[in-house]
Amino acid sequence: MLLTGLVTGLATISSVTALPFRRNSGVNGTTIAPANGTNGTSATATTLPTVGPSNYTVITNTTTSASMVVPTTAFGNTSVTVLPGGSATAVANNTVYHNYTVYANQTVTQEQLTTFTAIVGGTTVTQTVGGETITTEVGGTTIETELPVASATSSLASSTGNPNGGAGAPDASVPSCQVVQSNSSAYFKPKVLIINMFEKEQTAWVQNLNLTENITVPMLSPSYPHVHANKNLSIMSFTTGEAEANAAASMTALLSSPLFDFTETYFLISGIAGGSPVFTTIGSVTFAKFAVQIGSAYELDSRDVPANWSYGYVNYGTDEPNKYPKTWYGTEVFELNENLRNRAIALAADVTLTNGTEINAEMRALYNATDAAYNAPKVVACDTATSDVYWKGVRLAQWAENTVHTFTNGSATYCSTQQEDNASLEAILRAAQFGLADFNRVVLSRGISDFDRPPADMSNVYFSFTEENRTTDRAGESAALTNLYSVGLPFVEDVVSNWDSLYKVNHFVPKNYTGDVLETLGGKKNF
Ligand SMILES: *[C@@H]1O[C@H](CO)[C@@H](O)[C@H](O)[C@H]1NC(C)=O
Ligand SMILES: *[C@@H]1O[C@H](CO)[C@@H](O)[C@H](O)[C@H]1NC(C)=O
Ligand SMILES: *[C@@H]1O[C@H](CO)[C@@H](O)[C@H](O)[C@H]1NC(C)=O
Ligand SMILES: *[C@@H]1O[C@H](CO)[C@@H](O)[C@H](O)[C@H]1NC(C)=O
Ligand SMILES: *[C@@H]1O[C@H](CO)[C@@H](O)[C@H](O)[C@H]1NC(C)=O
Ligand SMILES: *[C@@H]1O[C@H](CO)[C@@H](O)[C@H](O)[C@H]1NC(C)=O
Ligand SMILES: *[C@@H]1O[C@H](CO)[C@@H](O)[C@H](O)[C@H]1NC(C)=O
Ligand SMILES: *[C@@H]1O[C@H](CO)[C@@H](O)[C@H](O)[C@H]1NC(C)=O
Ligand SMILES: *[C@@H]1O[C@H](CO)[C@@H](O)[C@H](O)[C@H]1NC(C)=O
Ligand SMILES: *[C@@H]1O[C@H](CO)[C@@H](O)[C@H](O)[C@H]1NC(C)=O
Ligand SMILES: *[C@@H]1O[C@H](CO)[C@@H](O)[C@H](O)[C@H]1NC(C)=O
Ligand SMILES: CC(=O)N[C@H]1CO[C@H](CO)[C@@H](O)[C@@H]1O
Repeated sequence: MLLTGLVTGLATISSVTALPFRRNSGVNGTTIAPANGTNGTSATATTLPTVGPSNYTVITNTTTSASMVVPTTAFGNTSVTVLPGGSATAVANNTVYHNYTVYANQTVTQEQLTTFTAIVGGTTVTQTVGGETITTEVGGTTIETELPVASATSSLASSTGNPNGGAGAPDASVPSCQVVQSNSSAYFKPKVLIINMFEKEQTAWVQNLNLTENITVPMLSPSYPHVHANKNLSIMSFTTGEAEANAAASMTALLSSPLFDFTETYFLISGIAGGSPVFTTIGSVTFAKFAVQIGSAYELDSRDVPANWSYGYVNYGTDEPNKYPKTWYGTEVFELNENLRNRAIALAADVTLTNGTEINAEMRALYNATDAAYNAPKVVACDTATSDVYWKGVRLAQWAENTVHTFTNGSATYCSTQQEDNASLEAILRAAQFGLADFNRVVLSRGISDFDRPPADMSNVYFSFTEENRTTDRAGESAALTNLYSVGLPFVEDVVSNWDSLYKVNHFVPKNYTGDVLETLGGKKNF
């Protein structure tokens, strides 16, 4: 595919900085006249002057027609005009393709004239592709791309053109006036994106997979401003920042970035979590089918709770705990591709999990012998609960378990606790709704670093806040991080090594419903 050529072409860049979006100077409300306005004119191969270190040849075989918006892209200081009715392909030595969709009869507003600017800094790459030696220099080249955004007032059908790889491509089901952003300017098309939530979760991936290339993306977390990529840009990771607001904002920023094409990317959420002793122990790694946002509820202070209630949480639209909600915000439940989840679990079958420290073993021994908590860590298929609140203790664990059960009509099995997954999944779902990502390519793994409730005979305050108990060793953070990486790695490797035969071609299609509680992506939910 086109981007493969591009991606190898950029293989040795050390850093790519994307500047924030910029408006251009178009006058609001004016209709842009065709740049070369003779209707029916055909334009053919045009060679542009050398721009910086790279040469670009623009080949257009187009037919112009009147009253069409003319998207323009600029390479350095050279403009490439895409004539009405056609698409332009910029062919440089590193094979950069930009295909545009041209829309008819649009009134262009300032909001629609979004210019994307990227500065690509780097070095010279020499490679042999198909017997031809190709030299690419990408040092200091400024690439500006205007993203064509269709107007809501457009009435004529769009003409053809083809955003890279089909994402954002006009599709029969999407009226042309709703295409808001194609990834026609995408520079990166990772096969796998590992999603971490904080520094410690990213370390093993970044170090062991040599994710040395930093790509700065506007609006990622100020603490984690880069996407990390390996040399050939097939594997990337990024870190959202902790809790729901960070996860939603960072995921949304990344998925919206015109630098990336995520249409075929597999997403591996890889983070540590609290665990239910019933299904997990310190060091277990869980793979979820359901993510449930339990914090989406009314809350009464514990002192106001009637004696016959177990806790002060009441689901929206209801009047006592544990009733099926009458109102959904839409983010409460996500169901993921079980088939893909099971593949990830199967691939981890031969991984030896670390038991962690002596003190982890002592902690396990305090739990009931009938519980998973008591035993050595395992890879477990079970589901996760999301809340900004970091809950602890038997009562709130019971609340979490009940809420996961209630929200999914008993379909989900509560076993892990974390603060981001429903937020990240909402962003991926929204991207999927507009063809920018595939919601069926998400795997959610959570490694258990601590328990959601104390063992019998330990006070919740001691369990939660006493330094002696909270130390990361006791809490099992390092065991969770180690196992999370070693259990997730076979999946990452599998995606890359079997890309053509299995993953690109969507071999692991879901047999279950996938999507949100509102059925935004279509289909009929089974819970
Ligand atoms: C541009 O025009 C549109 C359509 O009339 C209007 O909604 C929008 O507010 C205008 N924007 C500016 C910045 O004037
Ligand atoms: C229109 O295109 C023709 C053919 O490429 C070119 O000769 C002419 O200068 C262009 N006119 C304008 C106004 O750009
Ligand atoms: C760009 O074109 C010039 C003139 O044709 C040529 O000398 C040079 O090698 C080309 N540079 C690259 C990077 O292709
Ligand atoms: C573009 O036009 C040229 C000249 O007419 C022709 O040789 C070439 O085949 C055309 N290319 C395409 C893709 O149509
Ligand atoms: C432009 O040319 C096309 C193709 O010949 C034709 O269908 C269309 O009606 C023309 N438009 C105008 C405004 O003349
Ligand atoms: C589209 O453009 C043509 C040619 O300028 C014009 O006759 C027609 O009225 C336009 N349609 C709309 C809906 O603006
Ligand atoms: C981009 O446009 C060119 C020329 O029309 C075409 O050959 C190429 O297949 C298009 N790219 C994609 C991804 O369809
Ligand atoms: C990472 O780089 C080291 C040192 O160059 C190398 O030994 C190792 O194989 C690389 N690992 C991967 C996954 O590329
Ligand atoms: C890439 O980012 C990491 C932090 O995420 C930083 O430690 C490293 O120095 C950066 N590398 C380069 C080449 O800027
Ligand atoms: C972990 O502990 C279990 C017994 O609890 C033992 O069977 C297993 O071999 C240990 N694993 C490692 C990697 O030491
Ligand atoms: C352990 O088992 C006892 C008896 O079944 C039960 O009362 C207690 O709640 C359990 N403790 C934990 C921490 O699960
Ligand atoms: C399509 C294109 O621009 N090809 C150029 C690639 O670079 C070599 C020199 O390195 C030129 O000879 C080609 O014309």
